[in-house]
Amino acid sequence: MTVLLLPTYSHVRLLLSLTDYDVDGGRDLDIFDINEEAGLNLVEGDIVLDERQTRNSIIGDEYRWPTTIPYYMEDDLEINAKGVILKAFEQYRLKSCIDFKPWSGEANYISIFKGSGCFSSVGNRHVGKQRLSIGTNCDRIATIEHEFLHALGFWHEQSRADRDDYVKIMWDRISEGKEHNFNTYDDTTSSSLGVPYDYSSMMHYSKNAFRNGTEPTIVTKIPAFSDVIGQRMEFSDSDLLKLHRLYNCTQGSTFLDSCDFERENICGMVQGQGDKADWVRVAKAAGGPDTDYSNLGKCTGSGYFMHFSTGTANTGDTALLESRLLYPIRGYQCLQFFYYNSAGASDTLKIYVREYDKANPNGKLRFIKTIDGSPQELWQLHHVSLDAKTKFRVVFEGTKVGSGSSAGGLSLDDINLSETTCPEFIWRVKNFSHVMDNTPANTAIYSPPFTSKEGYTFQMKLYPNGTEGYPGELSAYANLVAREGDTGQKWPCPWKQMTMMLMDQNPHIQKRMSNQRSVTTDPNMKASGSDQFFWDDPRKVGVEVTDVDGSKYFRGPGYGTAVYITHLRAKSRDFIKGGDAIFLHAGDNSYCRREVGLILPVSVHVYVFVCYACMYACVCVCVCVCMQRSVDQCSIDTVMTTGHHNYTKWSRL
Ligand SMILES: [Ca+2]
Ligand SMILES: [Ca+2]
Ligand SMILES: [Zn+2]
Repeated sequence: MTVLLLPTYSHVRLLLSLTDYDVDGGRDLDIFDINEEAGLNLVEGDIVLDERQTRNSIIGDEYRWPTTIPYYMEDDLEINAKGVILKAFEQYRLKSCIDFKPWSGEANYISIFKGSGCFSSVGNRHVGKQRLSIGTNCDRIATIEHEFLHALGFWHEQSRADRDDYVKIMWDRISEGKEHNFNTYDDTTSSSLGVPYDYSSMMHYSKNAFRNGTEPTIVTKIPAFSDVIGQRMEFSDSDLLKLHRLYNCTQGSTFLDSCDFERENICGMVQGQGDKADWVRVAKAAGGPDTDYSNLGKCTGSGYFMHFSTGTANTGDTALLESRLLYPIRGYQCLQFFYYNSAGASDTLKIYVREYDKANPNGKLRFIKTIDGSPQELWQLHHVSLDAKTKFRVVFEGTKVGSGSSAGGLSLDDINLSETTCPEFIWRVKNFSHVMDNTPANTAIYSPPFTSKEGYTFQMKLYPNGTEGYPGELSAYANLVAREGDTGQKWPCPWKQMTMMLMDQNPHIQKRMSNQRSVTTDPNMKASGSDQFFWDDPRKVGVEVTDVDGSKYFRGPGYGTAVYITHLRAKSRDFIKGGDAIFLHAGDNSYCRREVGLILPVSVHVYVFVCYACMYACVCVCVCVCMQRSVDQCSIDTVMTTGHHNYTKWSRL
């Protein structure tokens, strides 16, 4: 039969298209599951004790680290783990005064390696090289944050002296020989730092820890918290409060400002001078919105936002709203805010920075971007990358451009500014509770494809009601996408990390407990039972699909997890607001870009600093140039703010 001997192109594609890969093997592996399977028998599952340490050791001054912790990443770490470790460090920097710097000879440092599981010692043991293991399946941000909280001096939440007031340990349901994992510490030796018991701590066991059967080992005294304990998303408020108290933190090192406009002082923001109109703090606006964003869906009408009424302004009027003075350290920022546009179609919102230096003591406006988009009846999330290097303010400029009358205006709420990079892509899923409840199991929805800075196109595949066998879960996979005619990419795709984040829409960026998973493309990985490279060109290993606009493209196999987050957790906190969920994506791999620094010239000697950042195989090398009289005047700290794992010293050019 000639038809079979000469299959069409689509037949070939069908035969070769690869199936999805689950990084967890379809299981929600907590730290303790991973370590148990690895055959480890550590104290409380993931704590390493040294000889000098008894279980009751006091976490006092001598066990504390300096607030900037020297670290070293050992070569055997998985590449995805390295990227996630850097992301975990970024959360510490955003939410606490704890910072990390690559080890450069300090007496004590944390050496991160790939052991058989996830574990750490508690506190600074003063042993020189103190090891912390991020093994297979430990490459989740909360797992890494959890192990570093141990290293910083914290025990598990349910080992507090007062835990019996809050949870009941079901001793007869604990696996034989594992009972010691449920010991407590006396309150004369372990301090809870004046913070109430926290069911939502990321240092709490889950209800099923070390069980021998199917019944929970930990029963919360308040039943509603039964499925809250064991969260592995992000630091809870109390986790951060304890960290702040132990380390005398005053603020996050990369955090700059946050405002939800709930207080009349509008967080120290000011009305610009010399414009014709003002922004006004209101609870609702003619023409919309009827409610602010911070309190959307909670206490209707109770919240406030800033509004520039283009309905009442004259054509050509502008209104400036300026942040308080801010002092950058890194020199790059991410501004994010919610924006409701009920103005005329041609009215604009523009973002500027007002920068202050010797030549401009009163500040000089620099245009950053115009916020696009026609009026829409919803609050929309926007991100704007800034690059302020000196003292500055962020400036929102509203302009009534159109001459026609319009009822509404421009509105702002929940502004956050931090010295971090912005996510690259926003995917908003409307009516998300409904989508979760009404999508059949094993049915996927897809984000629009998005192309990262380096030219690869990604897509998130989401199963709102889980893949086969995972009802009540969200399953999430990253896919590569290519279009006919795409050129310039290298296949199989080498070492690109994609992060899929379900955003906790808490108004304050430091209180967000977003849920995220990152995966990295390994160009050497073969699909199981196949000679095909998993991350090869989607035109070769994927399937052809038709986009909503009728255009066609090819989608490669998915790589992710069936157990991204449970429905129960997705319906908690502010993951869904105004009915909608927001996924943030980053096809992120270049930590270099932000590191390149130039220390300003003073004199004749030129020194260069070479660092190998992020992923080895990306071969992204950054060079920092320092022109100073002596090498001692070249500061490593100023250029090493996000942390490299490997670098060479300053040397003469
Ligand atoms: Ca508000
Ligand atoms: Ca004004
Ligand atoms: Zn632990």
